[in-house]
Amino acid sequence: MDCTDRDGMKFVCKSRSFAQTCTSRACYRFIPTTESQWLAQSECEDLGGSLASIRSEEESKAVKAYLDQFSKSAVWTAGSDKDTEDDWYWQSDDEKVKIPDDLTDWGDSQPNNEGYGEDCMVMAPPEWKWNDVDCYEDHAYLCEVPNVNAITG
Ligand SMILES: [Ca+2]
Ligand SMILES: [Ca+2]
Repeated sequence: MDCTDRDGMKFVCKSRSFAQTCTSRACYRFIPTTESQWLAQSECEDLGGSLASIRSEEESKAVKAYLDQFSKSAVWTAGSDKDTEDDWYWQSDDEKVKIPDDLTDWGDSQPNNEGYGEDCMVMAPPEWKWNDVDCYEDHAYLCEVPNVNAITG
């Protein structure tokens, strides 16, 4: 495995079978298969995690640097306002965490709930800003798993 230390706070590891980037909370892994948000969420759960959430500036920076390397198109995150319009949460089977206003990173004029409604969040190139899209669109996705190697305490 080839791990490169970057900025002292994140690293990118490459091996034959996977690449991921880790922060103190979670490790993120890009999956190029395109599916609906619902299917992407269940695939991430099969990997022992969930769709990605961004809980801090550190995580935002790490994920963007990682996506620059591995993805050329929009990726699903766990972001959703499907329960209440304009009320955005990181949502998985286990967890529903409100996204604080000071951590949002929406693209210009997003979220706009276009067409018949858009209740699921992607991060879109070139700057990986957030956009709400139809949950049944097919996109590649970003999973997160807990960082079990993080030094705690
Ligand atoms: Ca919506
Ligand atoms: Ca939108």
